[in-house]
Amino acid sequence: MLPWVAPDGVLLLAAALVLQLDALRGGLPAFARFYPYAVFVVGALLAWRFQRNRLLLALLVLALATAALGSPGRGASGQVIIRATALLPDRGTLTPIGLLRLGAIVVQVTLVVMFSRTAPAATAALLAHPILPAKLLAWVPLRQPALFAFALALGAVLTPLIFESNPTGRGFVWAIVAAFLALTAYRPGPGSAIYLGTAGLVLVVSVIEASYLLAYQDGLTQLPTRRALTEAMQRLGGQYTIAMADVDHFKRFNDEYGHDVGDHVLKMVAAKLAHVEGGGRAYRYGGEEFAILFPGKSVEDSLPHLETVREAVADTAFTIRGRIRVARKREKSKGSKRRQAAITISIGVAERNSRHGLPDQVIRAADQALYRAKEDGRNRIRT
Ligand code: GH3
Ligand code: MG
Ligand code: MG
Repeated sequence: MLPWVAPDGVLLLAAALVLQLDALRGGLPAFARFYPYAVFVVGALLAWRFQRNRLLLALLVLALATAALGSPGRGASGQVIIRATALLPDRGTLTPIGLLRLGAIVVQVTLVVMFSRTAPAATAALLAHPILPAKLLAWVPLRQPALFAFALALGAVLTPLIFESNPTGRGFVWAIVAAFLALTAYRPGPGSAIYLGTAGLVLVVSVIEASYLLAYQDGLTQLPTRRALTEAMQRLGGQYTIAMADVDHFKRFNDEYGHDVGDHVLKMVAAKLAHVEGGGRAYRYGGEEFAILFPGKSVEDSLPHLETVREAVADTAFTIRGRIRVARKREKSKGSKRRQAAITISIGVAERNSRHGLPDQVIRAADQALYRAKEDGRNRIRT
């Protein structure tokens, strides 16, 4: 739940608070003139460096909306449609699709400008035209077409998050909420500019967060990476225990069932390790090797919990379904539709002591213990 609220929701709350504080009122118009554009420029530079085309387009749209809402005398409804539709998800840099999206934004802006010049009254009426009975949504301070555009955009960015939540997606959700607030707060005044600037800030922060995750969270297993382990160990002062776990005969398993099945097994092993108790935390060290760090714990403290995890892995039956060709052939001859494979892990454990004082030394000691566990027949723990 927390990733949904922090930091994006907090930023938005801060913007709302700033707008409510009477003490700040005097300085707000001046702040609102430069804040959104400062965010957009910094964000655009970042988007260009990180090759985040989606962010670049979203910032462009936000800048257009800020400019449009900043020039008095024009209706807000037209800009709503531009905003909401252009926040729809997209990917890729200067790919044909990327250019298409850029084109779509330009066409929308052109149309809105053209219509608002030539037939302002008719356009305004069209954009305010109720789709559902007007009374039903009268309490919302936005016209219905704009409201539906927002609902559509929100649906489009929320749907993929049901399956897999990620900071960029969450950022887009909050940015749409911020843009919505910007338009409902629309009166000639700093409110909308500050909300639109915050929408940009939320997007920028979410891109930074995504980059952080890229370095510190493993994409396959969702466990923290070796880099995260190294930094966690450097922060630890006194005692700690580290366990190195390695999947037994994994190469054979990969050769037999294929890399995809192998990846699947790694995910399941990681899930078991992630549930280790006794204050331990699992990391993906690399390949089919994992590390479990027990801050403040001795080897004795940690062993029972490691034993539980080792057994949990060994007791799990990994079922290989018929979609694997190699497996299917065998199954036919056996007359069964499924095959079960036994997966086990070996673990080596070491703690920080006077002999092994540095993180590297403790890891090496655990690695040597792991080697002994393999030598002694695998599916066991050695210290
Ligand atoms: P041992 O019991 O001695 O550990 O035998 P092993 O076969 O597990 O040891 P080895 O280190 O020789 O093999 C590790 C294999 O793990 C090599 C590689 O094919 C596989 N592997 C490493 N990373 C990945 C990965 O991300 N996905 C998959 N599917 N396989 C991986
Ligand atoms: Mg290995
Ligand atoms: Mg192995």
